[in-house]
Amino acid sequence: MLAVGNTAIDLTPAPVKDFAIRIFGTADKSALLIGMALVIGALAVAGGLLSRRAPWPGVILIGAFGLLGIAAVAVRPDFAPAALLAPLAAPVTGIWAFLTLHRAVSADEAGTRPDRRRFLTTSVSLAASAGVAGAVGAFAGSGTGADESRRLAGARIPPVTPPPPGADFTGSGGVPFLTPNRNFYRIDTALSVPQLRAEDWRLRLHGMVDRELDLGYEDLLRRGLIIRTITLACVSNEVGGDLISTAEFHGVPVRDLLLEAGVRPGAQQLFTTSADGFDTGTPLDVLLEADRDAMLAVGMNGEPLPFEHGFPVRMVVPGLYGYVSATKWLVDAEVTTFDRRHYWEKRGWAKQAPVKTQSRIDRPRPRSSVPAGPVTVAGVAWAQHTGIDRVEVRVDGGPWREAELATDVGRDTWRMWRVTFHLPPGQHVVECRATDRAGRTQTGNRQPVLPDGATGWHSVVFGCAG
Ligand SMILES: Nc1nc2c(c(=O)[nH]1)N[C@H]1C(S)=C(S)[C@@H](COP(=O)(O)O)O[C@H]1N2
Ligand SMILES: [Mo]
Repeated sequence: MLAVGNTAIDLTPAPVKDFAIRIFGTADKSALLIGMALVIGALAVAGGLLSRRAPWPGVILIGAFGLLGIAAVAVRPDFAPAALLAPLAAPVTGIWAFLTLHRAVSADEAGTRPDRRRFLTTSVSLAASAGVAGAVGAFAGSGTGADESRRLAGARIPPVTPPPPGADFTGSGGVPFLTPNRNFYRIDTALSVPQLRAEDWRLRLHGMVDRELDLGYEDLLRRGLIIRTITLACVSNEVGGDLISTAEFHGVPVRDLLLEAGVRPGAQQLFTTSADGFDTGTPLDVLLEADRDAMLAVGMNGEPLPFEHGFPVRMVVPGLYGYVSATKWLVDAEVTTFDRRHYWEKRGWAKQAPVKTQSRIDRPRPRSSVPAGPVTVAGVAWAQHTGIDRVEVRVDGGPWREAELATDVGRDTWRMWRVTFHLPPGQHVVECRATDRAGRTQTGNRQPVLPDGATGWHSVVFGCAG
């Protein structure tokens, strides 16, 4: 079912997909799965009605779905033979179950005495076998050794460094400075998370280079890891949205690998591809900057990358939105020209996309009620690869007031801020705007996320109770 969904995603026209993401946000995958369940349910009812005389329409329907499932799994770019077990097991048990039930029910309809006990035992054993088939399928999927591989990799990743004192204003009610891995936002087109083993992982760095590199997981670790705290942002993050998180990443500088391979003149982008078929292109001039610290990451907050975030290896590039830089489950890297168009570029998004300077209010919460008197407004701000110089806040359209900034951790991370106002009872609106270290103040012009990231000031309406 997941493979059918993935193939459906690949075959979905871009406008429909964008619409789905718009409407359902990150719940779009659940929406797709629920939609599929409804369609399958409707077909099943139709098949059941058609099968009132003879069982063949139902058998053909189940068989057809089985074939669809097998085909969908087989054409996935992350295809592994074990993945065929579930779609093979499902129609076989399904047809057997259907025939058994059909026989039981037909016997009833033919006027024989309804044998409740037999019907019950049959149903129970059918439910049990469906469960077994499902478990076999799930086990076949997880029995690839990926969990064990990730567990072993754990010993190789240095523990997380706590952020410096004063970097966190969590006490004022916002998010923590470092986002725990389980809370880190997740965006990708994969319905089922690829389960790769570090031991099997290989990366070919090829294309317009003097010497191709062929790297394994151990080759990366042998090079020694750099450690950087980086805020990762999604281009689909709305003003005030939460598709942004911060982690300490451990990895190998992409620049070192590119220098070792020798980039040929005329090359423009590094085109990276994931095990699940996603791809993107990242400008080489950014990756080659000596202080950019773009990396092939293996560690995140002191752990191997979680599967959802790209285990065993992903790319992370400070200052660029994830869709043009942060390929998870990375398996191929080609040095090439800008002619090759990437996944989201083909779907109308910008080819290149630096993260836009933004600020967000985390407290007070929208439409919440707080006691009148001193009210602390707190949030985060980011000006990727430049750094935050100033955050200003105003209430009810009054004068802008400068907020207190938390300790600066680096120009590639968000920075926390807070400021206290004395407010009378009633409804209030608070707004914020950030200025980067180059003196550029965040624009108040509202722009949508398409094609290269939203702009505008975040505002929050809340009430003060007297
Ligand atoms: N393989 C793969 N990598 C991907 C994507 C994807 O769809 N597939 N999405 C990208 C996008 S749009 C973003 S914003 C980041 C999100 O990374 P995260 O899920 O670890 O937060 O991953 C990027 N890498
Ligand atoms: Mo994204």
